[in-house]
Amino acid sequence: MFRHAIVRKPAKNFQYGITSSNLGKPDYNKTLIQHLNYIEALKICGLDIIQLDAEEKFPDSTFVEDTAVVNKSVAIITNLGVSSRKGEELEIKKLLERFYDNIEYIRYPGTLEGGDVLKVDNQYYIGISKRTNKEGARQLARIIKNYGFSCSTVQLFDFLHLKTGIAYIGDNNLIVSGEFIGNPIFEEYNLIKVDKDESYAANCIRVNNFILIAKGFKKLKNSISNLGYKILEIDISEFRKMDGGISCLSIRF
Ligand code: CIR
Repeated sequence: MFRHAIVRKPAKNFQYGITSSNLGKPDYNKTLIQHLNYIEALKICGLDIIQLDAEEKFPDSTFVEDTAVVNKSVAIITNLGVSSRKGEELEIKKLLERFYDNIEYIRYPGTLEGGDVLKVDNQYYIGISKRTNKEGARQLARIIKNYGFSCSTVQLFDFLHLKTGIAYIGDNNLIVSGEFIGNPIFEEYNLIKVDKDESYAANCIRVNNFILIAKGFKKLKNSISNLGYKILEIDISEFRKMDGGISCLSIRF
C-alpha cells in the first residue's frame, strides 16, 4: 500500500521545458487545473499529498518521478541525465529525509532518471536510455541488491524513458507498448499489448485499489477494466505536450 505522494506545482515557465512531442505549447491555466485533478485522483486512492511549490529555475520540475527511486526500505536520489534538470533532486531529497533512514545516491559519471525504473514486486527493470547510462544503472543495481531486490537492464531505442512504454499493474499484469512488445525479457508476464495509436496511455500507474490512466484511450481502458481493476481517468493533455505521462507527476511511497 502507498500512503504518500510527492508532487510539485508546475512552474509558470513549464512551456520552456524539454519536449519532442510537436503537440504545441501547453496552456498554463489548463496545466494547473489538470495538475489539481491529478492530485484529487491520488487522494481518492487514499494518499496523503505533499506538494512542493513551483520552481521557476526548473521548467520540468513538475515531473518529480525522475528525481528519486523509492521503495519501502530506501530512497535513492538520482542524478538526472540532462543539464537543465540537474538540481531538481535537491528539494526532493530534503523531503524524503523526513520519511527515510536510508538515503542513497546515484553519482557522476552515473546518470539515472526515475522514469527509467520499473519495479515489479521484488524485481527492478532499468532502462538504458538517453538519460540513464550503464553506470547509473550499475550503481542503482548495486544499491537495491543490498535491500533484497534483483535487477535487469533493458536497452531503449525510441522511448524517452522505460516507463514511457510500460507499466506493471500487479497480479503479473504488464502493460507493454511499442519497442517493448515482443521483447523476450517480459515474456513471463501476462502482457496487455497497447495499440500504436494508444501508446501514450501505456504510462499508467497502480495506486492502491485503482489504476490511474490518461483520459481518452478507450481500448486500453477497456482491457484494464476487463481484468477487474477500478480505473480513474485523468486528462493530462498539457503534460503530454511536454513529454510527461501519468507516472512522471508523482513519487509514491
Ligand atoms: C523531460 O524531457 O525531462 C520532461 N519534459 C519530461 C519528463 C517525463 N518524465 C518521465 O517520463 N518520468
